[in-house]
Amino acid sequence: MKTDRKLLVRALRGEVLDRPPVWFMRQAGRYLPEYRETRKRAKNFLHMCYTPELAVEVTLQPVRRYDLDASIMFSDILVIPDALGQKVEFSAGEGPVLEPVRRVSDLNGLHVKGCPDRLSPVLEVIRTLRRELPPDKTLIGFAGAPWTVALYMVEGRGGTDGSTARRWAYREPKTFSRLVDILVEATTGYLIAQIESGAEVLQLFDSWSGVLSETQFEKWVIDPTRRIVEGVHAVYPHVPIVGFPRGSGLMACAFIRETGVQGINLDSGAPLLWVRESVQPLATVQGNLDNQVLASGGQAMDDEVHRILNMLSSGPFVFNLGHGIVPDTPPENVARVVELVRR
Ligand code: 1CP
Repeated sequence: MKTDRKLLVRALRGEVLDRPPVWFMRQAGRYLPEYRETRKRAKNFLHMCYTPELAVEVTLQPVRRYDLDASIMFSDILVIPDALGQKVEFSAGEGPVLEPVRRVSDLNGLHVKGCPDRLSPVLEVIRTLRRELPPDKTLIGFAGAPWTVALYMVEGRGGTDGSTARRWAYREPKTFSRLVDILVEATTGYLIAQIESGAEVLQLFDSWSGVLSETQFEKWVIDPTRRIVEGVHAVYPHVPIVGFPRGSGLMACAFIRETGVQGINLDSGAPLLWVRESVQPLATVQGNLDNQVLASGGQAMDDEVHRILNMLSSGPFVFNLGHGIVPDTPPENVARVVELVRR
């Protein structure tokens, strides 16, 4: 099937469809028993991301199990710091651990020119997926947005409030900009390479944009995202880009207008009447089922799915979560949601 006939692409071009396309952030992962099996074959998490055979297998698992409209390549946002030369590890059960970047001299150790080599296995994953995916499924590529990736690079791990990165950005905006500029350059090149390998839609994950004040959101979320969107669209103007500025609240509208994204993934806190009246006229909306209601299931989940469908299906819309699937989610709840959306 030609890319521009696929449901996700049509929705992101602004079409209102008979039923919305559906996929889930973190649709591949530990909640699936088949993922946990494949994971045992990898030395560690990054090894899995860089071994095309394994990464392709786990990408396809949720697509085989559920009738999803899109497949997001299996990788992680932290392959960029790894490719830039920062030490990145994923310790079992603890999440990512990085050797923190804290001062200007640490920036000299980061090299954009090393990225294409280190990231070539990811591009191989995309090329293989494009051959193996059923023809009606859209292949999504992704990267972390500069602010969120910078936050992990500076903090050295997850589970923080980002205070070290936020203070650096206030105290020394010039040097912090250098880090962000490196990320804009590396990410733009990486996303262009993903398109050339077969990605049909791109998503930029800014999971920690919600910790920023208005001025800092403009500076470190909107501006770098706009530069990436412009850079990618200068070469491939027709490839839709979805932003995920999690926790952006009322800044979502400025984010859309000023970055030029085609879609916005909203978190579960976004009030649907506001979304329908103020956000949907500006861009295709993706979201925003609470990942915790997906984990708990039952009538509450069915009610939430219906509420979202009723409120947002009359405009350009893609059904998704407000944040990624959590590991203890029963797989049958995901099947149930897909059934409700497809009905
Ligand atoms: O133990 C394991 O198997 C590792 C768990 C895991 C998985 C399944 C990690 C570690 N990353 C991933 C895959 C992943 N990460 C995908 C795959 C594609 C899919 O959606 O199916 C994607 C898109 C990501 C993106 C990602 N990684 C984000 C952005 C989205 C989000 O959820 O906010 C972030 C913040 C990360 C960092 C990261 N990687 C892994 C963990 C546990 C974390 C979060 C660390 C923290 O607590 O801050």
